[in-house]
Amino acid sequence: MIKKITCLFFFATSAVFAQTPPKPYGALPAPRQVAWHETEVYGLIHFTPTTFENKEWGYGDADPKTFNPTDFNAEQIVLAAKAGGLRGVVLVAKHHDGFALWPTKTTEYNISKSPFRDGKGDLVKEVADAARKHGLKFGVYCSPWDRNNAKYGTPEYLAIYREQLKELYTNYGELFMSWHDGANGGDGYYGGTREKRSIDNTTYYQWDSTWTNLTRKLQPTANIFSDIGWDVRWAGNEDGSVNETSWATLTPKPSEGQNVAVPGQANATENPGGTRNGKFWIPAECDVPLRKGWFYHPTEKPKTPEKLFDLYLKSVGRGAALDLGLAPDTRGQLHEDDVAALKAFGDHIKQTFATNLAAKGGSKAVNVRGYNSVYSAKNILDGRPETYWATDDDFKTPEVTIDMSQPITFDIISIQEFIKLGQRIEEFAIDAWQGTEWKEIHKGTSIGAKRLVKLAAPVTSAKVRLRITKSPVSVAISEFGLYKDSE
Ligand code: FUL
Ligand code: CA
Repeated sequence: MIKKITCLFFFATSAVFAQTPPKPYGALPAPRQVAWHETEVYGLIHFTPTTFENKEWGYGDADPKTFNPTDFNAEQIVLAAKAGGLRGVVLVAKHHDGFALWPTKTTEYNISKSPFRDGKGDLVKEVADAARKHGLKFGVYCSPWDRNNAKYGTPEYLAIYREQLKELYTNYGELFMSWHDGANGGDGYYGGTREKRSIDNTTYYQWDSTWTNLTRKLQPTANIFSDIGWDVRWAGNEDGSVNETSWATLTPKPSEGQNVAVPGQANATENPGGTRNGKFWIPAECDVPLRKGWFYHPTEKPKTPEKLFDLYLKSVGRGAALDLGLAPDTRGQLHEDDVAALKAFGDHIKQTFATNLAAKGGSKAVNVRGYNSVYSAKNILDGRPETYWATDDDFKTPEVTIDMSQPITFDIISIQEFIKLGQRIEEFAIDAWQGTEWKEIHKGTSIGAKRLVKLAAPVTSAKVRLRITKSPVSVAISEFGLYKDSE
């Protein structure tokens, strides 16, 4: 009898155990960050009086009347972005020149003093509305450095800046990003004084209290971007890529002479690669302008669709996101060249990833957690991010074989971890069946939200094997794909 009870008990606990998902590993993404990872590619729109001055940094002295687009069209910009596969846009609502694109109460230096819509316009609203109408997420960048404001450098300016954020956080619906940069003082107009003002960027902006009391409270879904933003980190360059090994986690490092790492003043040397087993989930954003500069200059040309696709592989394909700078011209629209480049880039992505050539195959794993179909290896081929293949706790270096039953030709491999359980895998390898034996075709490291591998040459094979070669814990993989670059 006792034996029977123990037996039953054992059966019951192991059944329960088999239902239990793997224990999360390390720092985890917040729900807002999971949504951000899914955005993958978005845009950063720069359009202020600086556009009309043909400069990169406005000094803050341009007459508001210079802001006079002949044919501003937010939908044209948003639709071009959408055709490029961008899933969101961040609007620079105020750049370093200090000109506010919305009728703010905080400064006279704003759009209501310009001829735009006879002084009754609100460009932030137009872009926000156009984005929502066409299904793109919306976010804002309000530069802390303000070369127009007479109060810049004094404590009063911080109150003004916070008020500006408050207006942006309350009047334009839900934001997916609150973008902040660390350009910090220097020379400027500053109310006509035309002087140099320096601030101590470790203390002046008090980001902790701004983000705690304003951003988190008014826009809990907004991902805070900064060099070491609370949600998203800067890639460490403006070239549009991160290191081949790039972890979503980071332990921010203080700058020389500092005790703690302060946003806007961080030691960004680790940003391109992140920190393995870092303290926080702070994935990288690769920001890069579509053209050479962030603002429109008639002599510059957009990057080619091929270059953009390469950057996509080196950002999104390394667990980061791609933030592409969009620069409307003096009409207030994206130039035809930009529209064409975006469309070709978007089509390239769409066509390449339209069919997962592995999806028709069957997958067989050496181990499935608790023999439970919930964690079946089939889950890596179902196109659903919420289902995943998981192994038992002691299966840390498992392998899974995908048998397509007939040969396919591919040159891009895609792997995605189920990141809600953390970034678990450290190293992996891919083999292709060569009729009589396996041949290793790639060896890699970090995976995270997405790893895209572009092979040097296409491979034809009916069977492919993914081997996890190093992991401190059992694995949780949500998707695996084989694709042929459509170039
Ligand atoms: C930087 C700025 O200084 C550039 O002008 C641009 O806005 C870029 C996206 O961020 O910090
Ligand atoms: Ca899945």
